[in-house]
Amino acid sequence: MAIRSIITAPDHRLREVSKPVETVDDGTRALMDDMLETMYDAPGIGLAAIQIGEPLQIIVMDLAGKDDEPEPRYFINPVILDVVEETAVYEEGCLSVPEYFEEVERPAKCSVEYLDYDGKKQILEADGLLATCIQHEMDHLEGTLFIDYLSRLKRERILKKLKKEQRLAAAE
Ligand code: GNR
Ligand code: NI
Repeated sequence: MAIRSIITAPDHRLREVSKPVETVDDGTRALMDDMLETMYDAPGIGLAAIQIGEPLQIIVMDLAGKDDEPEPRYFINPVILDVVEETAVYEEGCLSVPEYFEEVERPAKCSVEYLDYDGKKQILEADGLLATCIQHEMDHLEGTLFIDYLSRLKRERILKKLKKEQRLAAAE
């Protein structure tokens, strides 16, 4: 396992559309292991493969509290089957938009079909933070970031500050 570096906005790779995984094999599992280790190290509660530069439809997640047993989740080729009309608002953050947190409104519940770590088909009914996180991660697979739901002014302001921070970090 290895910790990989996380790509941050406005890097254009985050705008790529990820491709489905054709076969879930040991290579896929090695990538998911790296993703999980990278996510725990960050730390974050979810990570999409594109965030470490792999344009594949793979998501890892763990919503367990820091004093609880780890509960790693793996989603390969996820598809949202259904969402409810009711919405929920969460203050979202993103490892690819570090240090910024903003409220985002999304469907409060969703059902998602995907392949698990072993390549087995699963269906999950999600609500609460899990539903929000699944939708946030699935957005990454389409090249969408949570800042895309903010006003243009807020988004541009965040991107400008991120660019400036990256410029300063590169000059160190
Ligand atoms: O660590 C993360 N926290 C988070 C909080 C609220 C809603 C979504 C998230 S996902 C984020 C990790 C990340 O960037 N995943 O793509
Ligand atoms: Ni994110």
